[in-house]
Amino acid sequence: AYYYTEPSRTFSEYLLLPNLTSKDCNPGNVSLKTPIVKFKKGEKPEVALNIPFSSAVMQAVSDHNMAVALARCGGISFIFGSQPVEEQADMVRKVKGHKAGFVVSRSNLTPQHTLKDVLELKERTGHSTVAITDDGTPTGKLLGIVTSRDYRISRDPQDKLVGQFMTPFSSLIYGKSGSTLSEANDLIWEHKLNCLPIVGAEQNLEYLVFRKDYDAHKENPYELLDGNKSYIVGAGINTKDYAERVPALVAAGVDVLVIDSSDGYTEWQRETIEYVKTNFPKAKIGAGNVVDREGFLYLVESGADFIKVGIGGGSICITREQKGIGRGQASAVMEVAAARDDYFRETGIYVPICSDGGIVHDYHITLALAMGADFVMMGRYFARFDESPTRKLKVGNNFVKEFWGEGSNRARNWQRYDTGGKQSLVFEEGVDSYVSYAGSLQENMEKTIHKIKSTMCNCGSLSIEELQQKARITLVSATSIVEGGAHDVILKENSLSGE
Ligand code: MZP
Repeated sequence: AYYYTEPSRTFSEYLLLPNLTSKDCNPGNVSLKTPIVKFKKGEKPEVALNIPFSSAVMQAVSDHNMAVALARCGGISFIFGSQPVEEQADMVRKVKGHKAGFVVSRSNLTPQHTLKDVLELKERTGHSTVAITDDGTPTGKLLGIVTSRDYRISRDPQDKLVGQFMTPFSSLIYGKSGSTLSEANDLIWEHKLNCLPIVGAEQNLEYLVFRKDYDAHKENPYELLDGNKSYIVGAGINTKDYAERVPALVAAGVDVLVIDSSDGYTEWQRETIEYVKTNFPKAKIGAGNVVDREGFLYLVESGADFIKVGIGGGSICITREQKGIGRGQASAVMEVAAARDDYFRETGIYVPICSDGGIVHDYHITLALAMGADFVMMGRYFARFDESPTRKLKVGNNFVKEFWGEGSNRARNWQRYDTGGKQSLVFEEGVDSYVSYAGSLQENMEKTIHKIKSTMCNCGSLSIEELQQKARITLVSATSIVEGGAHDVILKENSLSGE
């Protein structure tokens, strides 16, 4: 046997040290843009994200609703593959049917209609946002706009469209694209504008909607909208039925495929990648999961476009307990990132890596990026939001959402774990659980993204690449971990009542 002399470590065992923060280094100037498929030195990747977030290939996490919500924020979902081919392809089609930006509907809706009517219209047309005009034509007077955001504010489908959650407006005007939401709000406040900012990826302003200048555009309000770009979406595949699944997903318009497996260092993965590259040369495919240099190189040489890293670190995962296989997530990311950098130096080809599983605190994401990950994949994080496909329940005094592993009896995704042998001998590698309900994806992600950008400023870095080059990372002792939390004080929430 070969013995590693260093223990394998996870994110909680590390901290970042601050570098000099220059005056221009503030969260508003930080870019989180990141590649997700391989590219040659000096060229641009064909697929990139505005934020380094992907949602896990899991039944309890990534369906079409999650995919639309996350793509709107600049990330990507990988729609779960543990479902019949046609159902998965259908979810992909639903995401691709959603148009980014917003659409003036030809509906005959008026303020007397209810939110339920609008939601039905959204479902029917596949539009993510619907504008309502007085005569139901695109050039009619605009009465209001219904977006997913309004939907969250008012969950009651019988609410009337006016008043509470919908602002009536009479026209559209193009705002300064690329401004941030707070800049837009400052502008609105300063000029006392009666308008509503519509924001897209990374909270950049897409449109301002307001009364002024309607005349200039009333002939063709469409010219005010910034194109019919559809949302980006990924999908998980396996090494068994790929000859059936991949053609259906490609036909549905999937942007990126990923082979979903707990152990990707296998000849089956090589065969699957070769099949995709031979039959669909333009398709992008990630592979994994691996935890070391050898696994990374094997899949890259097989043709993979990105590599997923992590075995046994997922919140619902019991693979390490069941099989004794795995590696601390931080050690795995660091070794694979070093292999990626060596490969880039030798070949001029950059292969992005994704740190998958085990993110518990927001700062773990920053650490994963600093250690070399180009993006992260998360299950538990996204399962907590309104947009995940699972039930929200009340347990005791708390709201929770259901969350189960792909290797649990509930998911029965045995292909993900299959190494051959009798079906009757399969054993669980995941659990069925609850996670604390956390509200809407967008609001939670805004906070997480702000934290990441703030930390990057502490590290004097305006981009992920700069963070990877400049980051200074230290191991922490068990005692200093205690020092890092609140300590030696009596916390008010724990103290006796009657204060
Ligand atoms: P986490 O973000 O919840 O900690 O981890 C999510 C990751 O756990 C998934 O992306 C996948 O790689 C892994 N996973 C999913 N199901 C199981 C299981 O049942 C699992 N064991 O380990």
